[in-house]
Amino acid sequence: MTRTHTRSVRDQCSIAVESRIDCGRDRSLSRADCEGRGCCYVPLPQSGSRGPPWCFYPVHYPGYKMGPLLPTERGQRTTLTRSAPSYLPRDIPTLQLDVMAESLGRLHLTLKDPASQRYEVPFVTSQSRGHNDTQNPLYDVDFQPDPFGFIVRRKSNGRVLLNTTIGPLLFADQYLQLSTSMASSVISGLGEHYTPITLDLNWSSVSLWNRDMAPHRSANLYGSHPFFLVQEGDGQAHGVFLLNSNAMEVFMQPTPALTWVTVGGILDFYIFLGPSPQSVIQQYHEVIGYPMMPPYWSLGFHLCRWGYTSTNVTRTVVQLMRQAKIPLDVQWNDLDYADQRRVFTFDPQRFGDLPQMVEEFHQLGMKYVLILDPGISSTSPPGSYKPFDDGLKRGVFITNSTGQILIGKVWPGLTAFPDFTNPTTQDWWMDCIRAFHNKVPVDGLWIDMNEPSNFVQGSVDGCPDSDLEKPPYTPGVIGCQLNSGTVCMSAQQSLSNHYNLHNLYGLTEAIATHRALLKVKGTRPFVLSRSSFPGLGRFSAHWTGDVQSDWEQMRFSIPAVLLFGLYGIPFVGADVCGFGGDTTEELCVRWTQLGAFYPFMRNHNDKPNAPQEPYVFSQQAQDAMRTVTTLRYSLLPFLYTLLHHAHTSASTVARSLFLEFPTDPNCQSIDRQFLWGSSLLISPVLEQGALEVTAYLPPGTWYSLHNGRAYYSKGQYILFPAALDTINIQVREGSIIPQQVPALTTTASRRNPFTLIVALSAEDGAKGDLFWDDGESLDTFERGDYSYVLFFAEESYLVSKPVKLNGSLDRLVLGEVSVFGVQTRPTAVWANGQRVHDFSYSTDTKVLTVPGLDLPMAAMFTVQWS
Ligand code: MIG
Repeated sequence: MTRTHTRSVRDQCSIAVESRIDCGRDRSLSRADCEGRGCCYVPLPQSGSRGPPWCFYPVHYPGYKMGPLLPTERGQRTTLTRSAPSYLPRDIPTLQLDVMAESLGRLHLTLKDPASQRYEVPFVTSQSRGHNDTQNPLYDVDFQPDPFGFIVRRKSNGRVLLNTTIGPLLFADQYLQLSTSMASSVISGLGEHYTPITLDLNWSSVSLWNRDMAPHRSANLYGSHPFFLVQEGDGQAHGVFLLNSNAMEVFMQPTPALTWVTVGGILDFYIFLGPSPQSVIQQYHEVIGYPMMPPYWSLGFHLCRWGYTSTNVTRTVVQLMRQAKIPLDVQWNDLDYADQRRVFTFDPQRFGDLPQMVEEFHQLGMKYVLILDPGISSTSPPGSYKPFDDGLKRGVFITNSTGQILIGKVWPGLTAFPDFTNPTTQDWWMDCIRAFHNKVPVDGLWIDMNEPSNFVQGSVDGCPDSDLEKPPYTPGVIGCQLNSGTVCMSAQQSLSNHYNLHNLYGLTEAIATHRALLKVKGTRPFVLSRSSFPGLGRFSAHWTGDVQSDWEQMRFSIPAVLLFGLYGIPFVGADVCGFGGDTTEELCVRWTQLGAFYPFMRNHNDKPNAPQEPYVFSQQAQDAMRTVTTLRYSLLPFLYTLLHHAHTSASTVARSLFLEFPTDPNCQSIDRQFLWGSSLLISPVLEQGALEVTAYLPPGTWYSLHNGRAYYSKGQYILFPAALDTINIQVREGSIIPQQVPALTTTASRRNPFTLIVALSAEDGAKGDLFWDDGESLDTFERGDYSYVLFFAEESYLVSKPVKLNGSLDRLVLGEVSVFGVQTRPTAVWANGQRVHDFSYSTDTKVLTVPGLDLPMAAMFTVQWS
């Protein structure tokens, strides 16, 4: 080696330790292997299991070379070529890059093979809402032609958001890699994992591969969401969505930088410029679709467990809940109902009168949901189990690489797996649901095990030896192999192989189930899915799976719920009181308090555990649970309105503080508290034994929801008492919260008088709104079949403005108003111009309460005080 060559190698390799990009992700390399790749080999003193790589790319690692950019209809196009193949098998030497300015805040970049059609993700962007205005976008894109890389800047301040020149682009058949610098270290997303709201960038990685796995650290869980949001530090934010459904691992390092590695498909990037974090989410949801509007009843309390072994046991649960006077809208059954655990059947002995039980629940104004697993039992004698016989005839099942039906093992024993990417399967699924619904008029369906989960690896016959089952590189997934806990990667579905489609299984089942319910019932579908992918929120609610009954799991349910809001699945919750293991009374009380503020609230328990229905606990605990569940019920009009806004404008429901207060650095990573919309701040107790809670209040005035007492915050933590019967909720100044007198079901509460909480702000008065419809018809907003009322208040009056009325508010009245922050005692109050004598005022809390009102909601009303 000549001296100059040595020096240039040294220069090429003198990269700050934290900026090194790993050249040996696919396997560990010896010095010779590493240098054989043209990479730098510089061992470091061992520093634990994770840290900077020893083998990394030099400064100018040869890569693709970019040709001239040519204009296209939607943007620009160019070709990338490499002069020599990379070290990866089946390298793709020529790529086509498309750069599309899709809106002012949305940039779309795709990299694919122009020579052969590679797999691209179906279903997700079919609903994409684009804006055509791209005159003066928020971004600039620059290219480094050789080796190819791109740089995305925020035009307003020149900030570099992404810079992919820090590492090479690799694009081989089963290994696609791209690195980028990050504009900050405050990154949220890349689920589904058991994490705080922001990711750990200290040489960590997350894998996205849908897996039936109880939430725990560093595991790939049930869903995949290749999207993240970056808080830039000055209140601005951007987001990146890599639309790719293959197994993926994303590596993070503290520079900050990140490297995507995916084992198939194409590179299809959407970049969202915000600039506010909430607008990043809106821009993302414009691509993946806005969330569905859930039926009103599904906002109520749901009760479930595995182990309600008969209709009579299930009936008793409902009875005991009613005796305990704890609201309950929806009773559930788990697998117990099914005959030999086969879906679309019910056990003739233990659940023989299931149709009648459901009818009884309906008579009580309640609803009924049961579980539906995708695995279809394949061993019943022919003629005795129609779903399988029929499915076989119609060719709906996933097949193995040689074309026979792939058989795995799930709860009913041997099972076949429907291929929901096949339109015939969707029709067959609908027929199955219709036939079952004709007997058992379920109100919604709970689709579990849809990763899909399989108790044998791949299939009962194993899987063939192939590059699909064992790709050149396998992301770090639970079980170490892609087919662990699921079906073979080489299994065939109508749109592609399972290797490509795996992460879409839950989404496609949710699409089929939603569509079936819609057709069969004709009302707004309720589907609850465990597995998820971008776009799921258009069809389904979600719960966070098999959480343990412990304090830490309860605490991490908050970031889980908040993150699913970012992913476009706002109707989400964790199993209240925990699923795995025995809960305790204290934990269950605290979890019920927190769960009352999950958008979706269901208490659910695993088979072997101590019971955890509210009525099994002491009177004191029951009282606390009743109080908070009742509080939730009174707030449902507000929650419904928030879900309506999520459905129509992609706002969030359970909202991270950083979305609402983006310029407050204290809010960047708060995930022990959250908001409902922009106006309720929820600060639950998350520690055993705690009787107070330290809660951050962003600058401004906040009022206790319970008694209206004001807290003036400069943006500080405040210690609040939190006795076992209390969850601290603060109302933000300037908001008006619509409520309704609660009842034991939403069927009853929806007829009750409304109440309003008016939280005055010194300068701006207050405002709020109410979306109302019949709670279950399809597309009421889209068809204009709803009511919408605005509320405004100033220092001395409150006024409503019905913007749209469809009759749904007829016969409903405003019964009470509480005004927080009334500085001087009023001497007179008027409602619709008439003197009201029955009002009260507290000089201590400065709350004016006007009960006993009877003002029609379907007309403008006024309440004045002076
Ligand atoms: O292998 O149906 O996450 O909620 O109770 C377990 C039984 C299957 C997993 C779900 C859980 C449900 C359970 N299911």
